[in-house]
Amino acid sequence: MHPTISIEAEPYTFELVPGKCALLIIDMQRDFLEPGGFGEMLGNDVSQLRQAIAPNQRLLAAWRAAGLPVIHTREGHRPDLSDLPPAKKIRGKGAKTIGDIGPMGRILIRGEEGHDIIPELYPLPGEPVVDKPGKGAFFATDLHAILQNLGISQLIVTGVTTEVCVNTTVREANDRGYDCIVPADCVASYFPIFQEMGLEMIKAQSGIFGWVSDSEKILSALS
Ligand code: TIU
Repeated sequence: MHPTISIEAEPYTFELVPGKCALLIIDMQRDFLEPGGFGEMLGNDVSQLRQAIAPNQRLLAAWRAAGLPVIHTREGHRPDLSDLPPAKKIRGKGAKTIGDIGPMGRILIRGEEGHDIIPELYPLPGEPVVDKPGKGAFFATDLHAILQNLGISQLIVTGVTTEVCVNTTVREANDRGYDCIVPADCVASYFPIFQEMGLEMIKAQSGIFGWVSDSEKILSALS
């Protein structure tokens, strides 16, 4: 039996079971967070996303210190683009799109500098890194199998962006039976209104997709 840890959250207290809960960090990649990357090339303000780095560092350090499982994801595609849907390639009609040469190598291509995780949150050896071709971390990946094999039924979901890959992943996880809690300061959007509404949508209707809390509440419950 695992004792539960009560975390203050909305819409109500989240009962975290340490042996069944993983930290899932979504797409904290250089292409989304660093100046000169794909995100900025799309006209976005990366400083909005960078606010989530320090809270993620603190949560990740505590989670690792507690010996609990961490899983990282990266959005991207094979160098031959065989897993890139043509619709995704041409969406936005940008001068440069996924697979083209950007400031940090080919945009969102596995193995390129910009595709990799930012140094501040770099995975340790032994922490699974799931490469995902879509917005949701469960689509066309082995994430569900990894979580099942670890006996995980709860997820702390962090990363970027709140309304895109984080929300899609929380919805996918919810439909697969996982309880998700999202620390608001550990997720970020290029758009403040989407940050706010992305979190509202998760916790609305008595927690239709999950719970919302913040890193300080999780850290104080863990300590
Ligand atoms: N990881 C993720 O959210 N991918 C995106 O493309 N997000 C945007 O907000 N563009």
